[in-house]
Amino acid sequence: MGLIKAVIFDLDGVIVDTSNYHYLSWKKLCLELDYNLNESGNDFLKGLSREDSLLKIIDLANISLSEEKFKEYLTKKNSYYLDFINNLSQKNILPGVLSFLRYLKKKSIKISLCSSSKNAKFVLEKLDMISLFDIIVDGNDIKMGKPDPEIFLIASKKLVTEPKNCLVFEDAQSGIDAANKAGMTVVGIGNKNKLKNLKYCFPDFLKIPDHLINYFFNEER
Ligand code: B16
Ligand code: MG
Repeated sequence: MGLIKAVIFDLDGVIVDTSNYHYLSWKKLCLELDYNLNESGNDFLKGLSREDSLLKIIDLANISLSEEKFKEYLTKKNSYYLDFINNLSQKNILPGVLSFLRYLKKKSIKISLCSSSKNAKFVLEKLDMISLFDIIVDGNDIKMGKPDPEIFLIASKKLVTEPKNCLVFEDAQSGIDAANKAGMTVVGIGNKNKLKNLKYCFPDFLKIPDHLINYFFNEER
C-alpha cells in the first residue's frame, strides 16, 4: 500500500459542476443589492460557507445589511440555488470522477466527502452517489468554514487516518488552504494559474498522470 490511505473529495466544482449554479444564484441575489458580481469576484466566494459568502459580498459591494435582511438574503440565495439544481442528474458529474472512485474502491482506499455545503447530501442523493462514500462531513457538521481546517480534521478522525495519509481534491483556494493547514496532501482541480500553494493541479480527474496515481497509492514506503 502507498502513502495515501484515505481520499477526501470536495463536492461543488470537484465531483459535480454545481459551482456555476452557486455563482449564478449569488449573481442573481447581487442584482437586488445593486452589485454586479463577476467571475473574479466569485473566485473569492468559492468554497466559503453561505454566511461567509454573503459577508464577503457585503465587503466587495461596500454595503451594510441588518441581521434580519442578512438572514432573508441567505434564504433567498438558497432558494435560487435549489431552483438551479432542480434537474441535476448524473450528467452533471465531472469527467473521470466515477472511474476514479471505482479505482479507489478496488484498492480499498477509504473515501470521504468534505463539503461546506448544507445541501451536500441532497446533491449526492440526486446524483445517486451517497453509498459511494464511507463518511460525509458537510456544512451542517462544522463550526468554522474553509479556510479553517476543522472540516478536514473531523474527517481524518472519523476515517481513523492521520492527516499525512489523507489526500484531498479541491477546486477552491479556501479549501486548498484548509487542507494544507490540516497537514494533508492536496490536488487542485481547475485552472492552475488561478490557484496557489499547490504542488499538483489538473483540469479534471482524467488528466491525472498514472505515475502520480502510482506514487500515491502503490509505491511502498
Ligand atoms: P450551501 P464545496 C461550497 O461547497 C461551495 O463551493 C460554495 O460556493 C458554497 O457557498 C458553500 O458550499 C455553501 O453551500 O449554500 O449549499 O450550504 O465546494 O465545499 O463542496
Ligand atoms: Mg468546491
